[in-house]
Amino acid sequence: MARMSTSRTAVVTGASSGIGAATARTLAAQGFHVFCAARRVDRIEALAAEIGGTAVVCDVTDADSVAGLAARVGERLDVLVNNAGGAFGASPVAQADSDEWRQMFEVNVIGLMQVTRALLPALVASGAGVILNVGSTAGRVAYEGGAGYTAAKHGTQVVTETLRLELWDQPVRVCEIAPGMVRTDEFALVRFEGDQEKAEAVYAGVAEPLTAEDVADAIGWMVTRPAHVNVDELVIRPRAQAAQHKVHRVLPDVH
Ligand code: 8X3
Repeated sequence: MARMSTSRTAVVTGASSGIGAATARTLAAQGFHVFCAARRVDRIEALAAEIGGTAVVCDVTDADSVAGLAARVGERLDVLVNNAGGAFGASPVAQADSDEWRQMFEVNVIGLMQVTRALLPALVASGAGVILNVGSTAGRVAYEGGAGYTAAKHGTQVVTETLRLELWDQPVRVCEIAPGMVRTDEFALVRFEGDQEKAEAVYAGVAEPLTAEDVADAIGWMVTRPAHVNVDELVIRPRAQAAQHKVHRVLPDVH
């Protein structure tokens, strides 16, 4: 379907599942034409068809692929949601896998930079652009076994802060959402390389972890504030997670 040139536009990276897919749906419901960017073509095509958006196959860690995304978006863009990211492995530093750490830095930091750099001219051209980076509470604290991911997500946080300083005189807001425990289909499963039991254990006994829709709802709110209102950062957790290590779990008695 031809796109109406008057609609506001948004790019969501990592749109093939979880928070990315939910955000694409939320923004479409708010009236945005959404470019759904991710590597898995079948998933983003189905999503784009569902929400009347555009699927763009894109690997954020590949500069040529990102250039293709920018070409598809064109000269003007209202909202960029840098959502592509993830955790790979949960080893202590003493047993860390260098490739997993590189992969986490590639996607959570360098990928985010590459997409931002490529789309910034279009965001400026809109006259009121928004960059929203999906960080994590892992970008605020440390936890055992998490150093590769927490280092990368601290990177996401610092890049966001730096960019806000650098764009202080530009018509582009720079925001970060930092979710805590969110139960999605893939996050924990990817982290534990498909080990369902370990993935389930992350949420064991937690009555209501956040859902992807909860986070998307908050993102939808953040990017639709008036153009002079910059929500610098928003930390969002389930009620059961008072702090990273303090999670209310109701577990069956084991005798
Ligand atoms: C995910 C939050 O607690 O698994 O970004 O690091 S956590």
